[in-house]
Amino acid sequence: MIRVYRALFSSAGVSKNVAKIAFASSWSGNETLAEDDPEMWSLLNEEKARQVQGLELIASENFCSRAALEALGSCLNNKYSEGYPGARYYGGTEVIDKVETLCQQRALEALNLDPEKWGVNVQPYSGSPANFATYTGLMKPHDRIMGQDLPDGGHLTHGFMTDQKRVSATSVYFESMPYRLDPSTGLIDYVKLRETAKLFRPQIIIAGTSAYSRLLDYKTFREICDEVKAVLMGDMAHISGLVAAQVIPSPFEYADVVTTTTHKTLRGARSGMIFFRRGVKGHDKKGNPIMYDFENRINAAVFPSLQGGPHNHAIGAVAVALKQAQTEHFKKYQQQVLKNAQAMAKALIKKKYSLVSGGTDNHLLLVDLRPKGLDGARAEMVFNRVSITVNKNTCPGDKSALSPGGLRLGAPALTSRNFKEKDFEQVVEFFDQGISVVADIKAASGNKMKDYKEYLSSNSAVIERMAALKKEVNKFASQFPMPGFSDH
Ligand code: DSN
Repeated sequence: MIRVYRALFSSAGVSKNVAKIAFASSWSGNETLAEDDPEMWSLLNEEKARQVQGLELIASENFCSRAALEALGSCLNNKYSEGYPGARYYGGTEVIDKVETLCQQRALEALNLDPEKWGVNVQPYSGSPANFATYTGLMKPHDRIMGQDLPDGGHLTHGFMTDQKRVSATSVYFESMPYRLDPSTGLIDYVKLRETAKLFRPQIIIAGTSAYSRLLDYKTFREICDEVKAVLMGDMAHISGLVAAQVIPSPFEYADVVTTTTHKTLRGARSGMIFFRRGVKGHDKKGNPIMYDFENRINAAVFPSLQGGPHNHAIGAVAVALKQAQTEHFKKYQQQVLKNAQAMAKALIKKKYSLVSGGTDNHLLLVDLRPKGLDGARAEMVFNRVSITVNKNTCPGDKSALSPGGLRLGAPALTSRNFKEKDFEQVVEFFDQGISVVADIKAASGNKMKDYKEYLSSNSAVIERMAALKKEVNKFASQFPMPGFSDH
C-alpha cells in the first residue's frame, strides 16, 4: 500500500496520477466508451472498419442486428438469476423471468414447435456448453456417443480425438466413436455409420455438422437410432436460421433433442439453446402413457450441474433475433443465402475449382485446393492480407487439421449485407486472384511453410500485388450496407 502511495506521488508520476485521481472523482459511469477507454474504443473502430471493408466468408459468422446488439449491451447484463423462471436463487428477477420466458416462447415459435411436444432451455452460454449439457443430462460418465469426425466436417464437441490424444472433453468423459464421409463422394457414409452403430451401441448419435455442404438424411439417422436404441441428437448450429425459415429440412421431425448456437445463420447474439421433446413418448403394453424424461435432466445439467447465472443480456438479444426470425424478411434472407451459396459454387466450378461433394445444398461450401497443389493454410494467409476472411478446413482424406487441403466458404454474413448472386460472382473473381497469388508464392518459395511465410512477408512484388487486391476488395465491400452499425 505504502509503495503504491509513494509511486502515485513520486515526482515523475505526479501529473499523470493527479489526472487519474481527478478523473476518478468525477467518474459517473455514464461516460461514453470513447471518453472512458479511448484505447478500447479505437480497437472497436478498427474491428468495425475490418468488418465493413472486408469480405466475410466464414460460414459460421454473421452480422447481428442493431436491435439485438442494443439488448446485448443493456442493463440485462447486470442481473444474476440462477435458476429458472419462477424458481430463482436471487431476488429482483421478475423482469428477467419475463425476458427468459419470452425467449423460450419465441424459440419454439421460430422453429414451428408445439409447446406441448417440445421444450427449450435458452441458458447455455453457447453451442459447446449446450452440447456438453445435453451429454451430461442424458448420459453417465463413459457412456458412448457417435458424431461426425472433425476432419470430415463434424464439430470438436461431437467427440473428437486423435491417435495420440482425447482432444474434446466429450471424448475424455464419454467414449466417442466417429463416423466419416465416403472419400469418393464427399458424402456421409450411412452404410458404415449403421454398421459402426450396431457394433458400438451408442447412447447418443449426433446428426450435425460444422463443415458439410449437403443436407442430412435425418430419417436414416432416426432408423439407425431406433435399431440401436440411441437418442438422436440434432446439432443444427450452422443451419438453424435455414431451418427456422423452412428452406431446408428440419431435424425436429426425427430428433429427440436438438442443440444450436444462435449467432450463425440464425443471426442473433452469441448464445446456445437446447430443444427437447416433452409429453407422451408412447404407451406400454397395458396402454399406460410413457413420458419423455429429457426436460428435467437437461435443465438440471445446464443449471446447476454446469453453469451458474444465465447471461440475461444474451438471452434478451437472442429473443430479439428470434422475433426477427419469424418475419417474411428473414425467410427471404435465408432463400438468398441458398441462392448466393449456389452462385458462389457455380462460379468456382466455372473457374475449375474442385468442391468437396461437388457443390452445396446449404449456406457453405468446401473448396479442395489439393488438385491445384495448394492447401488451406497457405491460402488463408494470403486472404487475411487482402481483406477476404475465410478459414482453412480439412477435406476428406486429410491427415492434419493444421495444414488442411481446403477452405470453407459461407454466404450468410455477406448476404446480410445485401449481396446478391452477381456480387458473389465478383467475390469469386477476387478469390481467384488471391489464389493465383498463393500459387505464385508457392511456386517461387518451394514446399516449406517457413519459406512460404518469409516470401509472403518480404517479396516486394507479392506485397504490392496483395496491397492492390486489398484496395479493390475494400472499395467493393465498403459499398454495401452493414447491419448493426448505425454510423455506416
Ligand atoms: N466454430 C464454429 C464454426 O466455425 O463452425 C463451430 O462452433
